[in-house]
Amino acid sequence: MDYKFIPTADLEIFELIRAEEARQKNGLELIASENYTSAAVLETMASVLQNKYSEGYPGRRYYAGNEVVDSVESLAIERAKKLFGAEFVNVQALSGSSANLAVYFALVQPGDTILGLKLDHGGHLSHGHPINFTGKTYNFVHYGVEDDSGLVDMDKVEALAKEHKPKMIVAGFSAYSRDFDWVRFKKIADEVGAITFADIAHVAGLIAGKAIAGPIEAGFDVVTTTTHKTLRGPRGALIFSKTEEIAKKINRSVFPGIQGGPHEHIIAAIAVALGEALKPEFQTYAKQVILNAQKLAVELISRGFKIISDGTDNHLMVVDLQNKNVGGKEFTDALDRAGISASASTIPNDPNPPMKPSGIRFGTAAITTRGMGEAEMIQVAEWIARVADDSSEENLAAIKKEIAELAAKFLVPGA
Ligand code: DSN
Repeated sequence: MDYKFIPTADLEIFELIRAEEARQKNGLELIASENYTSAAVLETMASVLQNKYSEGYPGRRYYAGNEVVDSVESLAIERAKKLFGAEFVNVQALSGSSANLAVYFALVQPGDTILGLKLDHGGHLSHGHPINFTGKTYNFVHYGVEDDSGLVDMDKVEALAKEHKPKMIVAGFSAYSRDFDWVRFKKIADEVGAITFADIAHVAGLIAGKAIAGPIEAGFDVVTTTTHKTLRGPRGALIFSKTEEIAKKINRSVFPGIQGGPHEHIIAAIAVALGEALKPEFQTYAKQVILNAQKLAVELISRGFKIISDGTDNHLMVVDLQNKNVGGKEFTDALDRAGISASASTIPNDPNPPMKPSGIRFGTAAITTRGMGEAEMIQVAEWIARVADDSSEENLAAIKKEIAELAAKFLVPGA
């Protein structure tokens, strides 16, 4: 980006921004939850919309001067409805955990039983981990993945639902590489009278791009997503509701229940990103993200890496590193020194503690945004394997140079 004011207003911060631009341009971003927004989204976030207080919702604000902001927020809502085929949308939650907090606060009571995916099996902290507000407030029961297949066994989910009669079933994940059976989740929830809540933060862009099926069309009561992962927008969140009754509860829960003034500059940038996702090119992008992940998985497997569930249907994969005799954290650090960013990850039933996990998670959303395709995935897998084979500083420096040469051919939008 060309910066007009920061270079003279604050040289220290300007230099740090430039350093981060260089890091993003010269390296490969394989963190599954990251992506690059467009320059238009970045510009919108830096607009004067950030100056405005607008507690309330379009047409019902507490402060004056919100006629423009009302149009901005209404546009974001309309685009989100169109893109996802949803009836009601709240665009004010600040990010994923706050969106999930708003859902629980609106629809269940402290102590209620909720069924969700275990964290080390691919779930999220806000799906009932004991150290999270969810685990402390609600009675979470967890389903997991099978030892042999790495897949969620829906018959076991059904059995758990019948045994525990949860008030709510949470379907969603942060580290699961296979399609979720939204239709079966809904059927099970209907049988036990549970509210259906899907957290599609990771795969929202793939659903929006019509590359995979989603929970809204399966009839879920409420669905949350962040806007900055595969959806490629700014850091924010959307909450979809199936009925007006649920939507009213969600709106009251977000404001005044949890938050104060919404971040309208971010909401405007969400609208811009949703506008981009409504274009046909975004569907091509979503499909390529999956093709790239599948190619990367095949290439890693052929180099002796063990991938949980042996492949992927989406943008991510979790690699069990035990056969490579390297810990997830150690391997992440070595890759980082070679110019590849990834995130250490627990594997199902990890024998090691979460701070020293046995796996690593890769994703292809960001490198696909740069225009990389399946041919580049072969090279990426080769670099990952070379780091696993030899993590000497000399080898990592040599790989970093090769990566920078490839990276220079693929632009980072906005950098
Ligand atoms: N931090 C996100 C991820 O990496 O999946 C989830 O909150």
